[in-house]
Amino acid sequence: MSTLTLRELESQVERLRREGEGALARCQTLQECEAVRVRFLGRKGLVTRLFEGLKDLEPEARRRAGRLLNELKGHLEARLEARQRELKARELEAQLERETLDVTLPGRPARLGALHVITQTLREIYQIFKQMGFEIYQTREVETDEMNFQLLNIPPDHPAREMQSTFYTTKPGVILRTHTSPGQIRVMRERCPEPIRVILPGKCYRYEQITPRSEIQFTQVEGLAVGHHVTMSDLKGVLVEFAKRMFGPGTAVRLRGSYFPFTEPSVELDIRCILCEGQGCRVCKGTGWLEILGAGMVHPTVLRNGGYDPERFTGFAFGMGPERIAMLKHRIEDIRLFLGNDLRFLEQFG
Ligand code: FA5
Repeated sequence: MSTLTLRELESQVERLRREGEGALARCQTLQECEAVRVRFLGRKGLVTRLFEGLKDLEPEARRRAGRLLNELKGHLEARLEARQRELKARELEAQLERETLDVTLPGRPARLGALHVITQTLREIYQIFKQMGFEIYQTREVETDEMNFQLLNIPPDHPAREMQSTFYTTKPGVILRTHTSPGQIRVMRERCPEPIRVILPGKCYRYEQITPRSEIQFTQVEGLAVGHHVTMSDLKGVLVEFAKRMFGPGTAVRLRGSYFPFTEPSVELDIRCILCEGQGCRVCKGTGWLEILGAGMVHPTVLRNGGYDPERFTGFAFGMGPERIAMLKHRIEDIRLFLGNDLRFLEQFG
């Protein structure tokens, strides 16, 4: 009886050896290996269960069967380990293959932004004045009432203040500049008694009704020339040249008498309407002409406030709005589009 049982056990060992080897050879992943380990060598596995049969054998047969079972266990464990190593190596290779960097692949192009149409217009203006010998001078956006108005010949109760409604700050006498003209005083005080030829670009703010032609924040480019022989015809020459370079050589221009407290005489420069070519349309309000800037000879009081003796020095100044210029050049009908952040509008100027 014990011999029979031993023989049975021997044949079961042999069967498990073959089955175990076969199952391991078929494993394609580490998870499958783990399942085979549990089935054969786990706590309730097939090999472990055979060990439980030992207790029914005679001592002699039990020793022999024990040896056989230990050999089987050791053999399957070794095979398992070998198969796991193989599969790990294969997985690593596949991973390396998957993650290989192909340095010859063309890169993905970065999405490029573009300069804002007002920045582009400003740069065009800078270029034109640079060619005429003007340098760029940056001044502050938060100004004093004194600089913005009083030193420009606009005393506190002067009616001209109504031309430029103002944003006040909580600090008395400190405002957001309504135009770039206070920069005239700053640059004169810094450069006096040297001659001056500068443009002063930057943002301005007015407490106004927002309309298709007027914003509460907009840009201006101021110009200032001071010297011993600066004349009205110099001003005219510079402005006519600017208009032709900005809008094309065939552009017709005219100077029209106007009023600013800080220039005397004062003018405004009109260009022939580029939309209707002078025929009269909605944009030029039927006149055939469009105003693009204000200008004039610097008022003697302003020269004096800047430190220059008006008996020995003269100067001209002008101030233009790049938004209005861009609107004319690109036929944009509403100034609010510039700060509206609508990409469908902005991307047209890439
Ligand atoms: C002035 O601001 C004067 N400082 C210009 C000047 C300088 C005259 C030097 C003489 C000598 P005015 O208020 O007209 O002038 O504004 C000048 C330009 O700024 C206008 O022609 C217009 O293009 C632009 N501008 C004025 N207000 C606005 C606004 N609310 N929105 C958009 N652009 C504006």
